[in-house]
Amino acid sequence: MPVEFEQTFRNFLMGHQEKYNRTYHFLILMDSIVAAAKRIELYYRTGALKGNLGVAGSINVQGENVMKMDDIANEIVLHYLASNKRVIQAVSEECADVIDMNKSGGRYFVYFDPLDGSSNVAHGLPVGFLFGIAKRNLEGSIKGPEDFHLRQGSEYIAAGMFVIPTGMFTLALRDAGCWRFHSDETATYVKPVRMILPENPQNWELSFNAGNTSVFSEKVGGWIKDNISKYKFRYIGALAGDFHRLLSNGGLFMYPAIVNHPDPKENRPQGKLRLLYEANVVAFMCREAGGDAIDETGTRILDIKPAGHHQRTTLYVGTKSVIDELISVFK
Ligand code: AHM
Ligand code: MG
Repeated sequence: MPVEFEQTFRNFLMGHQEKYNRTYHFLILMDSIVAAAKRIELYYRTGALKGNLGVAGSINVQGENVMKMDDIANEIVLHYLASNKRVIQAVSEECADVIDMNKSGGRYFVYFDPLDGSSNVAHGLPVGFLFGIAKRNLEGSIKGPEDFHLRQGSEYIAAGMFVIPTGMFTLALRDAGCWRFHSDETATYVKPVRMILPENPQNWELSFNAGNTSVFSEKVGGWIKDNISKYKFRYIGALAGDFHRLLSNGGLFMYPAIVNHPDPKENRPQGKLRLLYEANVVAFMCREAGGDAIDETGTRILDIKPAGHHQRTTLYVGTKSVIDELISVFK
């Protein structure tokens, strides 16, 4: 019986680098990101069995100290990023400060959330490893001084996410599309499929924390009331999982500002999600899939100039015509 071989992620990426006359440094960087994802996935899959997904500081059934899954994932990513020697600096959701790696010889900045959607961890349900990549200003494409870790999304060269533990991986390459890969029986990512958001509204989904509706602004609440019946409502509670569905079916994911909370201290005028390693990552992938993303002032997410590496933003990401409609609501 003839054997069928699916194209591997590495072979796909090598073809991409050669087509665009690029170096192999990016391959080496991506190799380490994939290695980290596989290790997180393995830990997540086996962690529940071993009682290792519990609360940090508790003791598991083997009598060992339990580390929070977020911390484990963070250590894994930091290890692989530092060892590939290509990273100048990294920003992690789990680290307060910017992490220096190979400051003189590195080529890339990496912004990552090693384990997004932690409320799903206790249930073994999907979480995400999200990352964005920018590059040292080697070609002078960035005007003015190079602001090291504070790049805006439009300057990323790639962004992607692993939906853990499903074995799904999506990577967008600047001006070269958004691609999805599956993990095969040998834990190799294979079978590139180009993702394009469907224009046909038949399967469009709307995804947001509906429990917050009463604390959104009146504009947002009004739009939801008028439009919710046009969509199928879906919410996994982990950005990677929700965005993964959206890429196939189209529609809108949003995390609006919380401005009408009865306890004003609970208001979040900038929303919840982080710009550098959450919002920019999905906005970049969405743009490469033909969609768009804005904040609640109607500004494109990828055009926001970050002032701090953990800054938050409101987020509306999805099908382009839906985002265009929202721009007119917000402006
Ligand atoms: P986290 O980084 O603390 O895990 O929070 C980010 C997550 C996203 O994955 C998800 O879209 C959102 O928070 C869900 O928030 P909420 O529970 O408020 O709906
Ligand atoms: Mg997060």
